[in-house]
Amino acid sequence: MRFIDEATIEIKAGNGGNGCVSFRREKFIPRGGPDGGDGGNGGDVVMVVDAQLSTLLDLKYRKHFVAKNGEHGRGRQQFGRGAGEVVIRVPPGTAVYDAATGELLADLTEPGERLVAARGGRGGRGNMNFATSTRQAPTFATPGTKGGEKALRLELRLLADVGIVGFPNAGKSTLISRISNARPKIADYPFTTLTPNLGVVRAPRDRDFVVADLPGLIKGAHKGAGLGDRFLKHIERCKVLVYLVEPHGGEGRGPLTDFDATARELELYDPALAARPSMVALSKSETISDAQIKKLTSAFRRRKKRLFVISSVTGRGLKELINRLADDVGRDRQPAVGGE
Ligand SMILES: Nc1nc2c(ncn2[C@@H]2O[C@H](COP(=O)(O)OP(=O)(O)OP(=O)(O)O)[C@@H](O)[C@H]2O)c(=O)[nH]1
Ligand SMILES: [Mg+2]
Repeated sequence: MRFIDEATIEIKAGNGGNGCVSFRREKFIPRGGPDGGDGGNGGDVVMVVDAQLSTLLDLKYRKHFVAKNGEHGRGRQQFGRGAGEVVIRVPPGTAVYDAATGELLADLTEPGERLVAARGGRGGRGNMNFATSTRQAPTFATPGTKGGEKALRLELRLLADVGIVGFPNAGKSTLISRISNARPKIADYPFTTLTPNLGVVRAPRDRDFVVADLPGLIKGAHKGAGLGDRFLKHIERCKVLVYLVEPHGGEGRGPLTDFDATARELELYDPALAARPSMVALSKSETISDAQIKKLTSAFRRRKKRLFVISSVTGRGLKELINRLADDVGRDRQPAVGGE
C-alpha cells in the first residue's frame, strides 16, 4: 500500500431545494388555500475517522466530493426530499485545513470522530407556511440556501505511541515485525523502508500500544540527505521515542555516534523532540561479545542513558523493552480507548 500523507480536495455540499408556491385546485373547492411544500435540505459533506486507514492514498485519486441538492418543494403540501450526506473517510491523525485561509478546521484523531466539512443548504419554505388570517393567499415562498463549498488541505500525522528512529539498516523494521502485527519489508541494505509503517504491540495487562517504524535517518537529513527529514513529522505525536542503534554501522560509525547523529537530526527538525521521553536500544546484540556489550552499556550509562540490549533474531530483551514502553506510554494515557 502506498503511503500518502498530504492531499488537497474540493468539496461542495448540496443546495437546499426551493419552497414551492402552489394553491389547491380541486373540483368543488373554488379557492383552495396555499399548499406549496418546503424544499429539502442539501446534503452535507462529512469527514469521518476510520481506524482501518493509515494513509490518505484514496484522496490522491478522488479529489472532488459533491453532495446532492435537496429537492424542491411541490404542490399539495409535498416536501422536497433532503439529500444524503457524502462521507469522506480519513485515517486517525488527519488535520483538516481550509486551503484558502490556512485555518485549521479540525484535528481528527478519534475513530468515528466526524466533521461536517461543508454544510448543506437549508430547504426553502413553501407558501403553505405563510398563510395567516389576514393573508390567505401568499404568493411567495423562500428559496433554498446554497450549500457550502471549499477546498481543503489534509495533513496526516500518524498517531503512534512509540516511534522507532535510527540509521538505515539498524533493524527498525525487523524489530517492529517481531513485536507487532506489522509486516514491513526487511533487507540487508539501507533505505529499505521508504514510508512509515505502523503496528500494534500487544502488551500484558491491557497496555497495547501503537508503534511506528520510520524510514532511516542519516547525518544531514535536515538538509535533505538520504530520504531527508520529511517523515519526522510523523513522530511529533509519539509519546516515546526509541533510538535503535546497531554494532556494525561501518567506518566512522558506532552505537554512540549513531545515537548522537540521530538525536541531532531530531533536534534540528524540532527542538521539542529532543525533550521527548526516549530510550536507546542496541540491535543485533547476538552478533557481538558480552564484553563489547558491557563496554557499550557503560558508555551509554556515562551519558545517563540506559541501553536496552536486544536481538530480533534470538528475542533477547524484547519482552523487557515492550514492558518498559508500555509503562512509559501508559503514564500519560487516559483509560485505554476501546480495542477488540
Ligand atoms: N543478526 C541480526 N540481524 C538483524 C537483527 N535485526 C535486523 N537484522 C538485519 O539487519 C538488516 C536490516 O534490517 P531492517 O529491519 O530492514 O533495517 P531498517 O532499520 O528497517 O533499515 P531501513 O529500512 O533501511 O532504514 C536485515 O538484514 C535484518 O535481517 C538482529 O537482531 N540480529
Ligand atoms: Mg526498514
